[in-house]
Amino acid sequence: MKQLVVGLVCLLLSVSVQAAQVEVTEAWVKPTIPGTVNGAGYMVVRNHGDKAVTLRGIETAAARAAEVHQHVTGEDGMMRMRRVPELVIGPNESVTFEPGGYHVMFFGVKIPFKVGEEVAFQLQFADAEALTVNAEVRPLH
Ligand SMILES: [Cu+2]
Repeated sequence: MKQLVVGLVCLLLSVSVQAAQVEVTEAWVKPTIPGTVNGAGYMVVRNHGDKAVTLRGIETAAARAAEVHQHVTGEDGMMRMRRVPELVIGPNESVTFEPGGYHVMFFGVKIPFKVGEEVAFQLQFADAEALTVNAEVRPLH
């Protein structure tokens, strides 16, 4: 009986939270360095659904453009950034954006990112609803 109830609750939840299949937590951006116009943001993107979702773009009013980037080590041993046009997040998986790895790259920041302020951006998915993120500007320790 108890299992049946749990099953029913799960069924109801899966129907009602379908729109919130993807969740973002721990979103933050680095303050921009004075005299520069590029910025970087980090977060954890979690896919609660039972199907993979594909992140394929970032929109923001805070910069001229924003892209998903990753740091990769080239054949010469040098670390460089590369645009990730499509990032697939498997069912019940999460991807952590962090310094030295995946990041949201902001090009042409319109108003410098200052500690304590918030930067809004929107994640665009190929197969899930767009998700707006409000990231806090945090100091680099
Ligand atoms: Cu980058």
